[in-house]
Amino acid sequence: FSSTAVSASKSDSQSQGSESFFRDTLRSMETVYLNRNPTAKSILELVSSVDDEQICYDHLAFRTFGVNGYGINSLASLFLDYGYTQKEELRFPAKKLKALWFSPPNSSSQDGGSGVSGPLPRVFISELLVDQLSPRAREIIRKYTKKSGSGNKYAALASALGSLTWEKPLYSEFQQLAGESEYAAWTLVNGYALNHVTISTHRLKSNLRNIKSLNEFIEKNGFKLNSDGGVLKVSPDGLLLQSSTVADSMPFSFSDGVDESVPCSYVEFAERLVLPQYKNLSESEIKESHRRDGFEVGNADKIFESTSKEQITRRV
Ligand code: OOG
Ligand code: NI
Repeated sequence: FSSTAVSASKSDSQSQGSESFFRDTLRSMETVYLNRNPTAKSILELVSSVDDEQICYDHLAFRTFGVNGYGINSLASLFLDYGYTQKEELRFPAKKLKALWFSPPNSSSQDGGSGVSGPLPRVFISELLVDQLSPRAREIIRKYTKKSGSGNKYAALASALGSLTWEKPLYSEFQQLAGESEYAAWTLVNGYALNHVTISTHRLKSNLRNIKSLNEFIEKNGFKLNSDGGVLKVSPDGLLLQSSTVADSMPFSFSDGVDESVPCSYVEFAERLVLPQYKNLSESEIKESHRRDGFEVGNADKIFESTSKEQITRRV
């Protein structure tokens, strides 16, 4: 059994090394996101200034084209290789989307850190069911994923660099997709970029730990929240509460010389309440594992609208 001990400690130190590489990768994705999305950056700074610098991420989210190997798996492989576990699938028939979420390895350290240095977040990756779109939309998406060659193998790298793995599209193609699926148009110009980070509100220390107080605070500071289906999205069991900002827009140079503003990313807030079977635990005994886990189709369906034209152009 001494050889078992040796190999156990060897694999421990290996996973330490790889965890720091993995976190560096997430940090690059986050940097790209913060540089492109001034609202997300300001809100993260604002919340951490009130709350003693400590923010835990509930999850990170990405969008993909479900075609030619460009779907969920192109990004999921990074997370699976670094210890994540695939969990439930969610379906959004009207939006022609499916999603999977992944739970982080529980071996992860650094409970004291903030953001990507803190407890590792869940991951939510969706894909557009491209085969269900019109022939024209399908043709545009296939054209760019084909031109990208083996780009799907470098999804995580593209996300960390903030690059598209395909060429910039024509403005007319962006518009054509937007008319049929705003998700498709978003993915064509943002690629594998981080779609949002989600602040875990129940792990904050100030009164902002209550998501309703946080929503009020965000609006009082002049930021617009996604109001689709109501600002606060509540799961049927009442235990998963979510809200989000409306996405920032950025100028984008299309390949035909048109410069137009396109939707980028947003920031989300999630409060997970304690499960009924742990109601009697004291405040200090409550861990993340005692709280409502996972995602909710009804909530997610509304949160997708954070990048919609309707929400972005909404007045107050
Ligand atoms: C994802 C929307 C869903 C959640 O937490 O349920 C979501 C997206 O906009 O790509 O983030
Ligand atoms: Ni989310």
